[in-house]
Amino acid sequence: MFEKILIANRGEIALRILRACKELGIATVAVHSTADADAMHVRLADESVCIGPPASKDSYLNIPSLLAACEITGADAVHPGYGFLSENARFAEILADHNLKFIGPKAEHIRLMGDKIEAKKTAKRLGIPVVPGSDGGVGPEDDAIAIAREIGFPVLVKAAAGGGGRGMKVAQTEADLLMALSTASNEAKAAFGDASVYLEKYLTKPRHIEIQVLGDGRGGALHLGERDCSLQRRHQKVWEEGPSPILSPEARARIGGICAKAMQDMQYLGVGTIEFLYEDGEFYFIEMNTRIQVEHPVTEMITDIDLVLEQIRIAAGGDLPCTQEEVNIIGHSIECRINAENPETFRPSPGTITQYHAPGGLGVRIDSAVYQGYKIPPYYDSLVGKLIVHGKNRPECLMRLRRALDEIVVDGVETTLPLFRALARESDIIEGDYHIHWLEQYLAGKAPKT
Ligand code: MV4
Repeated sequence: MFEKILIANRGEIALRILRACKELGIATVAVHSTADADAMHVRLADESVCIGPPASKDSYLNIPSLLAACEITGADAVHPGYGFLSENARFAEILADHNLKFIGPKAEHIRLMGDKIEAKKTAKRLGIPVVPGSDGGVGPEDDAIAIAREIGFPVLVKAAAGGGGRGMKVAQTEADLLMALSTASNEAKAAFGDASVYLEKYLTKPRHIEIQVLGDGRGGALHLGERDCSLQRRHQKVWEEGPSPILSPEARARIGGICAKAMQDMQYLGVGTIEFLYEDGEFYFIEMNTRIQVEHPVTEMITDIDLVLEQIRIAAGGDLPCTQEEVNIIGHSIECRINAENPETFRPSPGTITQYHAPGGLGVRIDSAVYQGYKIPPYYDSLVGKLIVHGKNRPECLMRLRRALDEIVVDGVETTLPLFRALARESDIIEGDYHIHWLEQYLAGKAPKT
């Protein structure tokens, strides 16, 4: 097992990783920018190193500074958390070159899944159902109109280097297509330095359902059920829950089995998320994430498996925690991402938290690194914390969620709490009747009319 882990992240995920290290008896090193000197992850770690000025590119993304921090402290492994360097294959390779363990998947798998065209080809080859589309990139030499006719309109143009919704264009008709292709390609070239684009059938009202997987890197792999992340705004997840309100145990076992088998075949190592769109009873692969995700607690609550602890154990050469038969989905969990933002305009609201009270009681979990008097800096994401609730079924979970949302106090900054208090009382949400465009439509309907 590792002796000392350097946590190359900040905020609630840095604290989350610290907690797993403490349980495993592993010493911890926090790194921080000058803006984060007073952060909770710095206080709770055994040691800390300042790695640069506030801008992420000069601190949390600064590979030479991180290597120096490992050298100075004698850390033998690095946990990247999510965001920052978590899906940077080059970083994983550089750590290996310096005899440091990257707590994450193999560099080759990070790189493979970072290219959305290659990821989709791999998924298809491994037997994962994919969205009908161009098999590979669509270049100037290809007859895009013919390909699109084959797929059927509307079609979606996606960037190979995109993901998370960046660089997508819908073409409703043949007349739209050439324009969509050139706009998407130019935007992709400007944003990612890679102009490659591909075509997919555009699904109009799907749900976003993602399968959690865990592999030992030697051909052993499990699936840990799904999370329904359909409630998003501008590709930012807002509310995540598991199990999905609309999935049968048979559908779960079928898609889960396909995902676990695929991970076995590629000898995947560590945690991963296979993202699907789900429409009319069918799953369509869109992307795979090769990191621990913000919403991982939903899966932890319904499986009772500590995903961050397992990441560390597996990176150290450990075995999977159990067999597939031993994975049980217990009850229901919902996560709300509480952001320091205006709940109507979503404009960031950094500043000092003047009053803070964390809710408690049976089935209530808070993953947060804030405290009363903490000043949320303006340089990073605006996540104040995650409220995660568990119940034996969805109605009980919603009941506890409403209770916890009414108890929590975060004053001094604007937060998205009022939005969650409203959502937890909306009939479509209570009935589980929503899709990927539901939240934007709901917010548009509530916008003050001008
Ligand atoms: C799609 C789609 C419809 N059809 N692909 C957006 C983010 C990226 N991960 C994939 N995305 C989409 N891909 C096809 N073929 C609609 C979206 C999409 C979306 C997906 C998940 C959650 C929210 C979304 C919001 C808008 C569009």
